[in-house]
Amino acid sequence: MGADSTAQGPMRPAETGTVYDAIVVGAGFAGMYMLHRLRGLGFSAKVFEAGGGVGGTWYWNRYPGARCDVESLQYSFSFSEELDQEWNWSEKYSPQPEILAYANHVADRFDLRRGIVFDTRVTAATFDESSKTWLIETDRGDKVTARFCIMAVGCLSAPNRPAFKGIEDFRGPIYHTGEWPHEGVDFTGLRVGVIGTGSSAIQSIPIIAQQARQLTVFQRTATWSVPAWNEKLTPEFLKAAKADYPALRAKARARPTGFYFLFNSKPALEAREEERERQYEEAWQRGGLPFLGAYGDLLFEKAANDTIADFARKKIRNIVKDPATAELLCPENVFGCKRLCVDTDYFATYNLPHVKLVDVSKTPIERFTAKGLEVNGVEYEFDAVVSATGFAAMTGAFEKIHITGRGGRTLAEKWQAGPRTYLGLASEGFPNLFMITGPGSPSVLASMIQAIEQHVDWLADCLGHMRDVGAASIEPTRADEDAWVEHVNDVSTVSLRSTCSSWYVGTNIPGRPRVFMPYIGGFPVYVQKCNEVMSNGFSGFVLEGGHKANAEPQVRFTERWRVPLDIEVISPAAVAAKRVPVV
Ligand code: N01
Repeated sequence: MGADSTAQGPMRPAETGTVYDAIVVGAGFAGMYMLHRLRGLGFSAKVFEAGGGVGGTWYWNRYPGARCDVESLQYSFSFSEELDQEWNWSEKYSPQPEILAYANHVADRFDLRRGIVFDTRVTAATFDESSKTWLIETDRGDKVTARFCIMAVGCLSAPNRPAFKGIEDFRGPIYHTGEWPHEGVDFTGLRVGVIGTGSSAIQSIPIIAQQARQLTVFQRTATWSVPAWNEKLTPEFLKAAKADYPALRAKARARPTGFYFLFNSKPALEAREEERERQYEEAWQRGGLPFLGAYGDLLFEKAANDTIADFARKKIRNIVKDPATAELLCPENVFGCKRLCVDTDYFATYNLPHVKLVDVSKTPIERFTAKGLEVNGVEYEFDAVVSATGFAAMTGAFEKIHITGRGGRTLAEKWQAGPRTYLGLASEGFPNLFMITGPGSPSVLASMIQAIEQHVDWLADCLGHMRDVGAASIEPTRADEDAWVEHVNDVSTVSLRSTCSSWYVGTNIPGRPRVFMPYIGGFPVYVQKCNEVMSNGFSGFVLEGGHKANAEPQVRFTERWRVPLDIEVISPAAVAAKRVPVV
């Protein structure tokens, strides 16, 4: 079976009828690595990508100031030691153009482009029960068949555009941070309004403020943010870091977050106040997401969380000169409950005379007008508006594709009350359909690229096994899926993260069911579970099809995902004892 995956040139409707081993949807880091692994196994595969290039998130999110907030040395592929050694990151947290350049380098280095069809959005995927194949359709008229359909569609890739009244009346441009114009935007001399204060806003506001004549930020919920203390990486630093890169990668895989940083597992509540202040100050000076690793109980005990929240509020009040603005910027909710932000000069930007903060927590944005925005009866006039309003997270990209499984049931119907998956990899009723970092997996709570690699390796091993034994389809059982969904939910209730409204629980989008979507039990705990499932002959899954005579099941097992038990593994017991500094 299978078409030639080495065929040159874009696939167009002329190829309708072609049968592939696998179709991958999306050419971000997940789709790229999946293609690489599929090819390595000798499977025929094509990737459909809506964008004009590789990179996914980093292809679309080109807003000013966009950069990663996991250190670049770790926010990168780890599957190739040569790649690790040859690529040099210029900054601790590299900017979007450099991450996109890295994605392009990977595409070239591993010759991935010829397997990707760009500017083509998958619109539908339909399972055919008799042939156990998927029919995949695109907005360019392609209709191709594949044994496996792999959704590498991203967790934060469907922009959220709130339906503001009168939005079509506004005469200026409205830019969404998640779909930024490729040619860039020059705000010099303009009056600019920014809606939202999440990570995208926090990164872009200080840069927009440098250009704009007037900048007004509309804040619905104040945001916790920690300084990045970003810096250039010197050749000496890179040389030292790369001297034992595999060890760094192994340590990262053993972390609940999938990336390595210093953390202190002691409880904040057992420390004396002066000791805590010293600890928080040191952690603040290191900056970034690891600030949450100052103590082990910060996301489990509200009283502990109050101590770090008080510390961070003091920092905001020290930075922001106008007391009323400082108070507005001080969040009231649990520290780190929503995704923690990492900034460069965010709070200090409000000291600039042309930057203004408008509270829309009690009086929401009423409407757009021809000239700007109206809040509480006041019209704010703008030349341009930036909508930093985030994404329909985790499930939004799935909703854009009409996915129909066994018995004609759609994924949208099945997920009406919230996503249901086994391990965030597959969903009962949708045989041979896989997700990379789907809901129910650590995904956004781990370093995304690590989470992606682990899923892709697991899938590649699974597909290789199926070929060895001649299995035609694989699907989770309802009972195992239900148990996993329940476990994902149970574990989330241990964390304070489940207590507030955020995109983790879907409540940033009106009408969505409130479900904590990512798996918060910790990356290594999850990896161990995936390993067990595979070692036990894919327990929880049903494999069907003509088993080859005399075929010995050859469960593969990508070696590097054997959790290295000798280095500070966060165990299930640690999760149960609420001693996991999940970032
Ligand atoms: O989106 P968000 P984002 N009226 O959902 C506000 C990753 N990321 O694009 O909080 C007024 O966090 C909304 O208000 P509220 C990262 O995982 C990473 O910034 O719902 N305001 C909020 O302030 C991140 O968490 C990086 O009350 C409205 C904002 O819009 C995730 O992507 C950089 C509104 C949306 O914030 C999403 O971040 C960027 C309305 N009707 C993103 N609707 C890195 O640093 C929404 N808002 C790696």
